[in-house]
Amino acid sequence: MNKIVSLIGVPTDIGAGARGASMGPEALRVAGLIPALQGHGLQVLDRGNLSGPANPWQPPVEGYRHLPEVVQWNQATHEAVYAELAAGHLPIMLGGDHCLGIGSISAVARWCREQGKKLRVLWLDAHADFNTNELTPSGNVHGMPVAVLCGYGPKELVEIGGTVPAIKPGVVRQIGIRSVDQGEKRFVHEVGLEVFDMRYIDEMGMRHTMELALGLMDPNTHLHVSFDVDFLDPEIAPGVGTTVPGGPTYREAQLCMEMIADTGLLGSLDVVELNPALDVRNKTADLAVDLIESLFGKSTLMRKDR
Ligand code: 6HN
Ligand code: MN
Ligand code: MN
Ligand code: MN
Repeated sequence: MNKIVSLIGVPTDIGAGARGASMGPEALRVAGLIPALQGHGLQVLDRGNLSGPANPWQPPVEGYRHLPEVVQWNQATHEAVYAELAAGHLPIMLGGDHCLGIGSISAVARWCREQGKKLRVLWLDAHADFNTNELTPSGNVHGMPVAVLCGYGPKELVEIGGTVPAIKPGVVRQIGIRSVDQGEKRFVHEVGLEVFDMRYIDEMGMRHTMELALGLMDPNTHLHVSFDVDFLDPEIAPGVGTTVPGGPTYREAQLCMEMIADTGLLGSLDVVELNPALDVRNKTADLAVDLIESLFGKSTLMRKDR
């Protein structure tokens, strides 16, 4: 595990359907993310927030809302994430809406290609985020990042990492999914995305789910976690723009994070969609910090192998 983590604030709600995720980075800092990480022996470099265009709050054009602005934010994200990886640091992106996954994961994929490392992406989310401009019900690009990364989307976005597609669907494991639009669902099946939806977690349990999602990774794997806070049940995490009932409980979410920590392969992390304008006394930010601590080994006391 890399011991220097770099926090990169990406204060944008440019890809979202509700305003407010742009306040996410500060809410995570206010919730004590930095001392929490330091408390686990990590050296933390807070790189501050990236800057980018303001949210013009316009309707979609050809199925995309704010595409030029989304491109600018993601170019900045790509460069910042790539620079931290090149410096040997473990970048944590403080979102911001989930469109930033395009910039961050394209940078991680580029880094892995250059280093000859394998990549695994865990997508923790209520949503598959696999829409295109033809399938989307909203035009919001935060519903499209996985499709864009797999090469389906506007040229300006799919080319952000240089190589197209940035990733193959086979490197992605989606967990917690429970809201997929109709056309999106067909497309997910068509490309063969591996999805552990809530039905699967209900039937098989989080432990078995994570064993499969984390299975078959050799030690040369870079594990990227894209943690959309709406993954969590809205009862415990109300501060998001697109709540979907029936998500993982506190204990299920903890186990998910703990099993990721146990791999020792976590190489980068997005924390996205936290919307302080919809939160209650920073409750969701506090919970996100708690879960991030578990991702970095908070509860290794009782590990089976000790
Ligand atoms: N997220 N599938 C819906 C859409 O508008 O495309 C919701 C997307 C939510 C995206 O939460 O990152
Ligand atoms: Mn702690
Ligand atoms: Mn989501
Ligand atoms: Mn998402």
